[in-house]
Parts: sequence; structure tokens; C-alpha cells
Amino acid sequence: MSLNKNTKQLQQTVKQFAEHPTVKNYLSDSSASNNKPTSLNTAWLRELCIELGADDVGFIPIESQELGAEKDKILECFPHTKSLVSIVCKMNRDDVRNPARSIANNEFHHAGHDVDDIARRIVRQLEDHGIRAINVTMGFPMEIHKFPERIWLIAHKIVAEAAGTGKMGIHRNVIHPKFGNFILLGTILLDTPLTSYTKPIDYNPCLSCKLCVAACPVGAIAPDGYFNGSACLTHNYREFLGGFQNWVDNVIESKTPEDFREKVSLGENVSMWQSLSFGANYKAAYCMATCPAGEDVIAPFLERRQDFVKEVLKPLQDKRETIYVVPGSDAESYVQKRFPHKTVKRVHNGITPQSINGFLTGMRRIFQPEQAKGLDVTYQFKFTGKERREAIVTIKNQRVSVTDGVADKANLIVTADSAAWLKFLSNRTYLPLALLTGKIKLKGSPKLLLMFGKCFVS
Ligand code: B12
Ligand code: SF4
Repeated sequence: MSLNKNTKQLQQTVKQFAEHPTVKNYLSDSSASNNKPTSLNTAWLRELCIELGADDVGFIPIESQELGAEKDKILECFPHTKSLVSIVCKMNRDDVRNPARSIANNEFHHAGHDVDDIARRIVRQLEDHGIRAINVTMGFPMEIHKFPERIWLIAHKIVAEAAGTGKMGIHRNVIHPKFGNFILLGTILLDTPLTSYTKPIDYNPCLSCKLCVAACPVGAIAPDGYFNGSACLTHNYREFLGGFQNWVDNVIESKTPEDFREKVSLGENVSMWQSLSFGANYKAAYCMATCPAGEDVIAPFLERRQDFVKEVLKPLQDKRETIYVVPGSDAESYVQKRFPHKTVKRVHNGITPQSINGFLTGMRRIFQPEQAKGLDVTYQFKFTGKERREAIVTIKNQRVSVTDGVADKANLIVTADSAAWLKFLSNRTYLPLALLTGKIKLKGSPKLLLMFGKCFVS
């Protein structure tokens, strides 16, 4: 950013470095004076983004109500933010739809790099015009050390909805009104207000056709839009994040090469090598592949619906492949029932909370609605020791809610030393010892703890 050359602070600093060539040049260069624009022309910025490769863009001020709680995250990331640019880049549809994962993943990887490259080049241009801006990465790299808590800085989907570049469908991917869901998203934060902004679109391009529900091999998408994040993560992200952690655990725990081969087949092992060498590969993304929404996409679905289903959905449903599930999860029974020709493999997904906060915020993600059928239970947690916290967990109507505080009435009260509770979560065999030593105390039927365990699997 250019500085006002008359500030007291500047004069003092200059005094100290007056003889340095850079400082001399700075002082003699009149163009380096304070020429930062007070606002930026939106039409110019749109043209720049399109010219540098974006397929569509939207613009919102940091005050946009649509950002909700995301606003704090944005300001944490770049405190100077005045405006946001939502970047949309198209993906090649037939590549994403192809049952061969190498074809679909190649498209995901290249489109992802395109988003980052384009956003990066826009930021460079803005910087050259005296505007401070940053490109928030499209996906990986993320703040991955925080896993399994929030690993992303900014939710691009929230920004896209606010800026009117699309709306989330039942499958929770953003659907662009024209390009459908075959898009990846980026966000640029800038320190300058724009002359005008865009608005959210006033309808949802999602048709509620539920092809995404029918396509997902692990039943992660419920017809009402409930998203089972851990079911998706366990299968689709087998070679990322917690899936990789589980592979490492298998390496460590295997006593002989034969023992390792029992746990990890040759194909799975070289697949992990491929992911490590060429970029981690998704196992599915079938929800995105089958979505017919969007003006550029919809024709074959409208004109020849049966053929569309036969050509796009059926090959993915019929594909003989290994599906990764956590033992006892909703996904396990779903695959066995819906896709008996697919091979179920029981694995752990590596989502092990590292803190009480992680345990409480992560519960929503590993909750299994089918296992919770018929339950109407309130749990009171009282954590002592290193992380003191009181929380109420209610399971009712196959949904979970977690709030801080003390319940008027609870079916089970769990008082636990926070470290002991985390140890129990990572190794359930530790429970009897913890109960015996009083590190975990139960008031109410222990069966309720058993039920609790069935509702949250990882
Ligand atoms: C976390 C994440 C995931 C998680 C959760 C998905 C989800 N629905 O949010 C997992 C690992 C399952 C995932 C899967 C996929 N993702 Co993703 N993902 C993200 C990420 C980093 C943040 C998502 C987000 O904003 N969540 C918050 C709110 C807005 O979403 P939500 O649906 O209301 O919230 C749910 C989840 O976030 C979940 N959750 C919250 N915290 C955590 C933590 C973990 C570890 C998990 C597993 C889940 C989870 O709980 C919420 C309730 O269900 C963004 C990149 C980014 N920085 O924005 C990409 C992003 C959303 N993903 C994207 C893509 C392409 C995919 C996949 C298609 C990948 C693939 N090739 O298979 C699948 C699609 C799955 C689906 N139907 O949603 C694109 C979507 C593009 C679009 N058109 O909308 C994004 C925007 C990346 C990008 N820059 O383009 N993803
Ligand atoms: S596949 Fe159908 S239901 Fe699912 S998001 Fe797309 S349009 Fe909506």
C-alpha cells in the first residue's frame, strides 16, 4: 500500500534509513505517493476477472447480511476486507460423469488449479493497481493441521450464494443457473469498496429430481437435503485426510507383510501411492456427475429423461467397486441394501476429536440418523480437568442438537475428566478402567451410553 509521505512515523523511519538506495528511490518517486482508489469500478473488475479466465463472478460487500457468521471468519483471514469476489470456473461435464475415476479426478484436479491460478492472477493485477487483495485457496492446501475441526478458512459456497453465482441444491453443491453444478468456486478478498454489488438469485436451480440421492453409493444425501458428511468423507476421501491416517495406522499395526496385505490390497496400496504422487483422488462425486440442473445442462434430461438416467446414472450405480464404510454406520447398511453388487469394506475414517470442543462441534458430522431411530434422549456432559465445559446433547426425531449449558432434565449425566474422555473416544476399551477409577462417572442407565456410541461412529 502506498503511504502518505508526510506522516510523523514515516519521517522518523526515513531518518533511520535515509542513506539506503531503496529509501532514496522511494522518496524521489512521485508516482509512489498515495494513489490508492477509494472505490473500484465493478464493471472494470468483472471484465478483468473474465479476461483472466473466470467463467462468472459475483460481488458482495463485507456487510452483506447473507454472509452470516462467515463474516467473522473472513475478517479473521484478512482484516482489511471491504468486498468479496466470488469466482466461478466451469468443469468439463462428461469427464466428471465418466465412471473411470482417472478421467473425473483429472478434471477435478485441473479445474481446481485453474481456479487458484485465475484468482492468483486477478490478485496480481489488483496489487499492481494499489489494491490489497488475497486469494483464499479453492481447496487444498487448507489449514489441515486443524483436522477434524474446521480446516477451511472461508466457505466459498456461502460467498457464492450471497453473491448470486448460484444456490446449493439438495446435494449441497452450488448450482450455477447456467452451468449447473459443474463448477468449482474461488473467493478473493479486497480492501476496497466496489461501485456496485450483485444480489443472490431469487430461485433455486435445483429441480428436486433426486438423481443425486439415487447416485450416492453411501447414501450421504437424504431426500430432504440432510447431508451425512462422515459417510461421504469415509468413502470419497479414502485417500485424503483421515483415510490416509487409517492407512498409516494399518502400516504401523501390521506385524508382517501378509498381515498388511490382509488389511490393504495391492490395488489399494498402489492407489494410495498414486494419490500421494499425483494428487489425492476422489472415489465418487456421483452426486455432482448426475445433476441435470442448469440451463446449459438440462436439455438431455428434459428431452430424453429415460436415456439420461440410463447413460449417466446407471453406469455409476452398476459400477462394481469397493465402498468404504465405518462399521455400524448408516452407510454400511445402505450399501448392503441398495448396491449388493458393490463390495463393502469396513474401515475407520480417522475422525478422532483432539479436544472437547472438537468432540462437541464434530458430533453433527458423525451423527448417524438411522441408528438414532426412535430415540428421544437428553445427555448432559460435564467435563472437568484441562478443558472444563458443560454441554447438552439431545437426540430426537433422528437429529442431534448440541448446546452449551445445563439441562433441566437429562436421561444420562456424564461427568468426565476431559483428557480421559478423549482417550475413551480414541480407544473404547479404556471405558471400564475410566469408570473404575472415577475418571468418567455416569448418572443414569449405562445402556444410554451404548446407544450414544451407536449414533456417533468414526
Ligand atoms: C468441508 C468440505 C467438504 C466436506 C463437507 C461437504 C459439505 N457439504 O460441506 C466433504 C469432505 C464431505 C466434501 C465433499 C465434496 N466436496 Co467439498 N468442500 C469442503 C470445503 C472445504 C468447505 C465446505 C463448507 O463450506 N462447509 C460449510 C457449509 C457451507 O456447508 P454445509 O453443507 O452447510 O455444511 C456441512 C459440512 O461442512 C459438514 N462439515 C462441517 N465441518 C466438517 C468437517 C469435516 C471434516 C467434514 C467431513 C464435514 C464437515 O457439516 C455441515 C453440515 O452437513 C469447500 C471449500 C471451501 N473452502 O469452501 C469444498 C467444496 C464445498 N467442495 C467441493 C466439491 C467439488 C466437493 C466434492 C464434489 C468433491 C469430490 N470431487 O467428490 C464432494 C461433494 C460432496 C457434497 N455433496 O457436498 C466444491 C463444491 C463446488 C460446488 N459446485 O458447490 C467446494 C466449494 C470446493 C471449491 N472450491 O469449489 N467437501
Ligand atoms: S441431482 Fe436433482 S435433486 Fe440433486 S441437486 Fe441436482 S437437481 Fe437437485
